[in-house]
Amino acid sequence: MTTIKGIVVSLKANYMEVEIDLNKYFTSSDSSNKNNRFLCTRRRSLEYKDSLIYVGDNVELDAVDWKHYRAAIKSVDNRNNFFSRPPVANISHIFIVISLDCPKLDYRQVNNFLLTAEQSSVDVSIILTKSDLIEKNFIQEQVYRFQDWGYNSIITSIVDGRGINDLIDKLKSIKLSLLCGPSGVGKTSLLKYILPDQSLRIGKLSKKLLRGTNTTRHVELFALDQGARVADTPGFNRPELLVNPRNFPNLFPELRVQLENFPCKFRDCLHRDEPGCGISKSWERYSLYRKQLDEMINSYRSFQVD
Ligand SMILES: Nc1nc2c(ncn2[C@@H]2O[C@H](COP(=O)(O)OP(=O)(O)O)[C@@H](O)[C@H]2O)c(=O)[nH]1
Ligand SMILES: [Mg+2]
Ligand SMILES: [Zn+2]
Repeated sequence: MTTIKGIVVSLKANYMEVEIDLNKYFTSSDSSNKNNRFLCTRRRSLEYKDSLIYVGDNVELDAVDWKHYRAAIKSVDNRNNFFSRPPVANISHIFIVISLDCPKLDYRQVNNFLLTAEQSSVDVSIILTKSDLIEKNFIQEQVYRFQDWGYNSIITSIVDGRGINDLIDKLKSIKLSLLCGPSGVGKTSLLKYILPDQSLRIGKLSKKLLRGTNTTRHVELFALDQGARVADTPGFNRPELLVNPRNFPNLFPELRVQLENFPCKFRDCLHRDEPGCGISKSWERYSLYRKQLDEMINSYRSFQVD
């Protein structure tokens, strides 16, 4: 029997759900009456090795039971990357989802989500939701602003359907997308709109807080196409920066492009008024950069400036 490989799409207590590409193993007429989702345990040998399995992992199956759709995970492929908030392996693109209104757009918060995503070194872009709630000029301003920060934005609304086709096209071109952002911005709603037949839970917008209640709890991958999956990120609404100050400049695309030409005299320049620093200070996030870097240096005790 050929080895069967698949991708872990959800974790349930001691079980993992693994999806396989039936077309790889059967002719289309044979695969049409088959389920592609298996409930899996993991082989003892894996437990001994203490190797954890995450959503997004590519795995090899053993003891495949085609009648009850059960199997055992025999091995886990090496990961390209691993994102810890939420725990997902092998991500190819992170979308920071931000609502244009309700909750109100908060640049500091957007910045923190972007920096957290940048730590993973995968491609990052922005989805601006709830465009039905806000006027055109304001929306265009935000698109230009985030362009200056180095990011493309897709503008969406599930009320009038704006941007949904663009978003679907984009998502279909990406192997594994992750939607991250504050609670209540409409991440689950977007997925539900795009994948109406899948069971996603939407939060009711609490009038007091103007934020969605936290209804989605575990990470799950949803398939848009064969080879294109997307993950909602329930319960991981607080971004987290854990970075050496030396690497901090690399988290800003608008700074990265400036650094390509080695404009600074010293290689370890942090662009805080050092002699021979060739970085321009006329970019919008520079003040945020300075402030966060200073805080980081103060809390990063072992780190020596100069
Ligand atoms: N007006 C408007 N409301 C939206 C839109 N998308 C989502 N919402 C509402 O925002 C609230 C929070 O949505 P939810 O998908 O649970 O947000 P999540 O926490 O990011 O997953 C819900 O009441 C949705 O109906 C939109 O495009 N326009
Ligand atoms: Mg949600
Ligand atoms: Zn510099």
